[in-house]
Amino acid sequence: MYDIKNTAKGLVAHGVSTCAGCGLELIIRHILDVLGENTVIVIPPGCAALFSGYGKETALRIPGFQGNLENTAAIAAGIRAGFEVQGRHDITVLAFAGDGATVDIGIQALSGMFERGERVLYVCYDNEAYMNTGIQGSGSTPFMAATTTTPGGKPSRRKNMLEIAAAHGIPYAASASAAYIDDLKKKVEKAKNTDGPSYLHIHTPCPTGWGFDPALSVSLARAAVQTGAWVLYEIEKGKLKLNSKTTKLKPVSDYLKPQGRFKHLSDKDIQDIQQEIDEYIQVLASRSENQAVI
Ligand SMILES: Cc1ncc(C[n+]2csc(CCOP(=O)(O)OP(=O)(O)O)c2C)c(N)n1
Ligand code: SF4
Ligand SMILES: [Mg+2]
Repeated sequence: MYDIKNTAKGLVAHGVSTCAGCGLELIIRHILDVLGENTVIVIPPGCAALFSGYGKETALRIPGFQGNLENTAAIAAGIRAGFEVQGRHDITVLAFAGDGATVDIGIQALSGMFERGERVLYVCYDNEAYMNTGIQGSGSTPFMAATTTTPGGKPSRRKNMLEIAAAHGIPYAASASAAYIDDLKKKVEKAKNTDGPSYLHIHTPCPTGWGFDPALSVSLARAAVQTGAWVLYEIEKGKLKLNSKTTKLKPVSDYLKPQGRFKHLSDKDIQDIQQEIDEYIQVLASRSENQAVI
């Protein structure tokens, strides 16, 4: 029998074959640190499948299931229902899916899970493209980012999945970032204790897909928040609370310039992106109940 106490610290083994500087590896370690071993994980195809593993091998020291891109939320809801029949309210069911699996291919199952009010913690790790199959653009790829299916830059805006999730009236939805681990862990704890569906949307740097030096992974994710390109906030029982600043932000070029996927942008493109950020930040600030703390 497997004895968790006799293993190295943490629920994710060392030596996982993610790329150097992968933000996904960083966040899954911290998320499972908070959730603990009483967790069952559901992972669809994508880079996170590097954790669920191949054949008989897995990097995870918790039970889990690898499903399809379409049905992560449906599988998680079924597992939850089974545990409820057994009276196992103490077990967290974690769905851990990429942006493609969430905002595009799995959105129908996710919407149904939210509507039915299933007590599942659904995490979307957002590396902003279909990375595992060769960096194809997804519904969460940002405006103007180059991918293999949008080589000249994505012409449309990204879906705002956090707002879509919150619009279902679920008790807890929040954004987070791989560069703000304390904030992320607090949100995971809150989500774990939520009696109903909870949704975390985590900005997750991907050096391979975004085209930057892997050593810059955390500083680049931080730059996204410091420039307002990614905003940290929570929507709890319908009320919005900002966690990151909306004033004295750095210019968005600080975030865009180090990345290969934005290297084709003109000064005018950067100005347009800056203007969109400024406007969106105002909207969020006007909806917020508080002043940001980070
Ligand atoms: C219905 C369906 N379409 C396509 C695929 C092929 N596929 C496997 S993983 C993957 C990428 C998933 O992207 P995302 O969810 O963003 O995760 P990431 O690879 O970025 O971690 C794709 C397209 C599939 N498994 N199922
Ligand atoms: S392609 Fe990106 S998300 Fe996938 S393992 Fe590499 S760095 Fe991580
Ligand atoms: Mg992705």
